[in-house]
Amino acid sequence: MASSTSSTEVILEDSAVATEPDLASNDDPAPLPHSQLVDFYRLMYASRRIDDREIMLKRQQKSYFQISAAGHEALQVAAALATKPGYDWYVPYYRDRALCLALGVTAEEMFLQSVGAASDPASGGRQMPAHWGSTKLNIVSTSSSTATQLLHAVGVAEAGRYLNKFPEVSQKSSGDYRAFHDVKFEADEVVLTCVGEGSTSQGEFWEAISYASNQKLPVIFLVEDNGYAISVPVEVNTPGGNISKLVQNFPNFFFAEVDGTDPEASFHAFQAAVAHCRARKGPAFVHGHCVRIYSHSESDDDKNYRLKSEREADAMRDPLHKLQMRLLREGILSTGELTALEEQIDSHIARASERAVAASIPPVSSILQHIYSEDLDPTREELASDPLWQEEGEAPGKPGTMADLITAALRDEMRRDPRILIYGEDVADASRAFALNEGKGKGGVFKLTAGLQTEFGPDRVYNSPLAEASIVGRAVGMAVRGLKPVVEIQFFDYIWPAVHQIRNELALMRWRSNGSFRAPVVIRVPIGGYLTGGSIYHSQSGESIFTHIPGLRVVFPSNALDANGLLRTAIRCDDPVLFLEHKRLYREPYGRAPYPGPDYMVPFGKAAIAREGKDVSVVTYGALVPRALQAAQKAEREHNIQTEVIDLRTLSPYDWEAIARSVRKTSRVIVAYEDTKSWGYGAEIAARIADELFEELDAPVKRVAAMDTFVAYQPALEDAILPQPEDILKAIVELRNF
Ligand SMILES: Cc1ncc(C[n+]2csc(CCOP(=O)(O)OP(=O)(O)O)c2C)c(N)n1
Ligand SMILES: [Mg+2]
Repeated sequence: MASSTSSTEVILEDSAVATEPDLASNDDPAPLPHSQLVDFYRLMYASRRIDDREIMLKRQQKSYFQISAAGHEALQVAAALATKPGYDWYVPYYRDRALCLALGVTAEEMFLQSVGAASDPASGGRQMPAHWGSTKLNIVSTSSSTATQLLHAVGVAEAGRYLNKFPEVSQKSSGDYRAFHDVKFEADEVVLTCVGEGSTSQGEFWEAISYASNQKLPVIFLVEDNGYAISVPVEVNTPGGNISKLVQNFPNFFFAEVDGTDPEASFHAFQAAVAHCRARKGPAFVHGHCVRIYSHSESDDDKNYRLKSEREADAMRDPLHKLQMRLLREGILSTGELTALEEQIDSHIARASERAVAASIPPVSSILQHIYSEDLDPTREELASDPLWQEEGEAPGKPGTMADLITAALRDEMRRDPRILIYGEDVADASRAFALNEGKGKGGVFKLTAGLQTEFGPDRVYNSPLAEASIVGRAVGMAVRGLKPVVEIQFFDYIWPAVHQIRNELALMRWRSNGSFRAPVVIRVPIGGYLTGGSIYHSQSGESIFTHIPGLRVVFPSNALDANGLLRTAIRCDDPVLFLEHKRLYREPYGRAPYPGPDYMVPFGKAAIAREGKDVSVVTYGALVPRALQAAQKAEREHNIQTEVIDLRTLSPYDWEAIARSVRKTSRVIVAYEDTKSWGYGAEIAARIADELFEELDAPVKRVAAMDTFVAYQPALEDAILPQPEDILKAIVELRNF
């Protein structure tokens, strides 16, 4: 018998218990060695007792939430013991206590999260208990959202494949996001990700297994099937009641369906799954049938929706009790040895919990830390530069459109930074590269990525499946590992399937992990109307939905030079950036500019004064900048009104100082924006002006924006719906005469 005080301490305090997978035993259903069964028991028992202790803390109001792994322990410990913490990667979910314990997260670390302590290493008191994250162990920070993590895992594996193919890209480099974090990878690493059976109903589950299958990525998907999603039984979520039956035609997978209460069956399944993935044969799918011994969480009471007989049957399959009985029955441990082992663990857990309860809570002053990168400030003045031709006194080249200069920035940055990967729908020149022998390629529906696949190759520029959550979710996983995905959502109108990933994952990664993880992705999105025929689904705005999200930078250039400089800042940035490109401005004569050189940057949060004036201010951005300028010219010509036009350039952060300076000068202000008027970006700006500059105003703050409806196809209606220069002019005149 292999237990000892010191090895218990090691398991619980500080180190991982990884066993080298023994590939020989794949074909050998032989029982596990006694020592390993005792290891299983020790970890399973500890996990259960931590759950119980946490339930007690919750009842004592020292903790505020509880969700347990009870009934899942054997399956989870098997997964941990078949993989290598700190070497392989893990993207778990909230029920994975035994997994994380077996990987090396300590009991005390778990309790620090239970009580919301400052020293909780996973989140610094920001996340509920059982929301994991450890840079040391390669456990990626997880959210409460069901199934989003599966796409992160696929991105983590995709990044691993890229890093192994081009190891030199992992080198640190100064001058951008690469300066701050180490990139690690291993030649035969695998990724383990876990999910409940109910959550396999989410589209993101299907997107994740589709991509992993198609790309033969080394991801082990573990479905922990306890038969319930809170109160909803499996047959409601899964047609036919068995997820294994539904997925079995996905190519390249290794499949195993096991009794997840049986340590041996589970361990052998994982060994085979790991071997399949390490050999790069494709992903693996381990479906473990386990039981839910407690209710869904401490906030739930399963007596309300489960029969007593069913709960009793589950209790009979409790993996902890089954293993305990077996250890005694087979004489692997004597009663005395078992009691001694349990007492050691009990007292260890009691001490860990006492220390956590005494730990300091985070200071209120820390709340705003790690919303954005504390290492790299994209608003810093030094970023502002002049176009190269201006600096070097040369004749400028031929003016390019906004589309030209966005493509130029993408090309420059890809040459400069080999960690940049570009993907999205239709962004490649041609997935079937041989087609380029005849055609010139697609390169994006607006052609902004044209030629990039040809120059940089299909490892760096590629089409992705038509699945927006997949585009963003995988990018999160890649960025967590230090790559720089610069992805495209084809039209703003179709960003909505990705919003869950943007709102709950991308923007929160840094804050929720207390600065340990980050996801500095760039999402380029063509936006807006004035297209004559764009209609409802190719003309949408909606930027304020995203400026409302802390942690996300939102950029909206109005001209070619700004688009070029802001995109460069976005790509070098250490924060996630939503980069909005107005379709109507892509090829407008307005705002064209000569190529400014490969290092031209515009800092975030610095507005441009597009036109100076003393009578009325118009605060605006995007396609409304040229329209406001037209209105301002007319106001001068026809009414002798001097209008100041402020182009915000970035919407979050935005340049409050520039707005305030202008309002102090003119005392009259209009906020003009293309989106529907109510609840929009202008509401915030107008409210802040009213709040902080009330004394400066000689007239009410006005908004000029779209009607509160959708953009119609018929051009006459589109014109009436969207704000026009005449609407801005009317507001300028009204304000001036107020
Ligand atoms: C996207 C999303 N929808 C709803 C919820 C609320 N919720 C939390 S857990 C859960 C049930 C999950 O069941 P299952 O996937 O079977 O996992 P289990 O909890 O049984 O391990 C639900 C509906 C959530 N967290 N995320
Ligand atoms: Mg379930």
